[in-house]
Amino acid sequence: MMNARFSRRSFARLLGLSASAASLPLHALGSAPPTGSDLAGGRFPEGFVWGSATASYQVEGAVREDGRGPSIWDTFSHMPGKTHNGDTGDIADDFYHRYLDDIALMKELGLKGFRFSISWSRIFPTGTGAANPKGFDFYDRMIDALLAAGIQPYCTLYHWDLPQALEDKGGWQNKDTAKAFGEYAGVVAKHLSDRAKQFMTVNELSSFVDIGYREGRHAPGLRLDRGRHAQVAHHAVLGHGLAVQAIRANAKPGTKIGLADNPAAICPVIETREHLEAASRAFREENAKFLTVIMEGKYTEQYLRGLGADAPKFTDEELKTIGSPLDFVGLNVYGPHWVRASSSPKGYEMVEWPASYPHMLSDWLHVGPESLYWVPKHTHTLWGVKEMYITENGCSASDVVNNQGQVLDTDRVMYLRNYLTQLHRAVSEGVPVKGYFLWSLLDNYEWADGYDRRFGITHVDFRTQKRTPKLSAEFYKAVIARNGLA
Ligand code: GBH
Repeated sequence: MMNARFSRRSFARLLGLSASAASLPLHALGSAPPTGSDLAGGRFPEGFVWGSATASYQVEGAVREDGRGPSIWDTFSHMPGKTHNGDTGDIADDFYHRYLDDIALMKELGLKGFRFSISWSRIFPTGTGAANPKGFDFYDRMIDALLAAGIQPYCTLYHWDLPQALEDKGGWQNKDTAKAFGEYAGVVAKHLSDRAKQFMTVNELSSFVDIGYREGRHAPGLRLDRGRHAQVAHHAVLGHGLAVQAIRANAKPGTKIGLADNPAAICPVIETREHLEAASRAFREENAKFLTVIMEGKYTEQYLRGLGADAPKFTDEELKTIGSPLDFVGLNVYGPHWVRASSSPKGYEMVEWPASYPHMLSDWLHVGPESLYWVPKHTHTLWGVKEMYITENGCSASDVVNNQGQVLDTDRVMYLRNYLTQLHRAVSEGVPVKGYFLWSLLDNYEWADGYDRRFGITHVDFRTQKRTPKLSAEFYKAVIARNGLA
């Protein structure tokens, strides 16, 4: 008690606050609220999984090796003008050859879990047909090395690299792609689930559906009309549901199944009852075509009404498949969307960004630590989800290697510390978040932004492939060692 009081006073002094501010409860100073003794001092529950995340096309390279077939990202990144500087994932972090060194880095950090994705076209070079044994070899070796290092594998089946052969038949516009995804997921789960116990079907539905098929800034680069786009979204969630069922049917007992989605991170502008209620309603409606239909097994009325004649075509059977029960929900959380109550029919409205609102190096990445509180909080209160992971969180920064060979990314450390403080707030209120996967272990291929936006806690020199842990790696290592922020 004495100690806590003393440190609170010195904390207040640090902030230049008066003695009366020093006697306010901690949360009034913008820090974590009071907690039960086991979570005191910023500590997380025992067994909390501290991990990091990557994705196949962003790190592996070796795009023509061991029988891998081309994916839509090979095609798209090689099209002139589609990516920053014409950058492609041909080599990326060369993880395909350097995974043992990188697993040694993970071990050095003390990681408990590693989230990676499988390249579909390594396993099925043309999306369907006979599996390529050499594709499995790589993931077998990598998983064995993870387990030997005491790191749990968390395996994503689709992180946007659709086999090009399936895109040639319409990609996610074609319902057969959803079926092919289910078959592929079942084969992979059957093969890997003796060692990999956690599977995620898809990564970020809105990113590949909306940006890939509507805005055209990601592969396959299409700008479909509203109705066709809504049908793509439906096929994507159907693919998720078919994959859940196929993994369930093929995996060894004890396998846990989820997804890694990035629902719009709706936060109330001010934490008063009216704005809280508006934010909760907005979270459900703004995510209607992805997470909400997966959680509820039906589209919201507002979503279908809004689309009118452009609403997707679906059957009751498909809705049931989409709503297949999950063991956990993975949430990728980056920037917030501020929402306030309004008298409009929806009952809420999105608040515009003031010009001075801070963001990280990527313009889209507005800083809003509260999103790491509100996204799991809404998911828990709306749908009673009992097991959640933060499957991605992190940021881009303008990292420079200084003349002592160090990267002092104080801005990333600031970002992570504040986001984790809000995650701790959720966990200490009983929101069942079981782990956190930092995006990313390594600087890597940031899709249309190429190698120009670094998200790693380890710096990568893309000419030499030299790895240099940044200050944020040291920070994360300390968080893991203490199981929290204290
Ligand atoms: C995640 O996407 C991805 O899962 C991961 O692969 C990625 O590397 C990481 O985050 C960091 O971006 O062109 O200005 O509209 C996060 C969601 C969706 C955010 C695409 C950036 C494009 C920005 N992303 N979006 S913009």
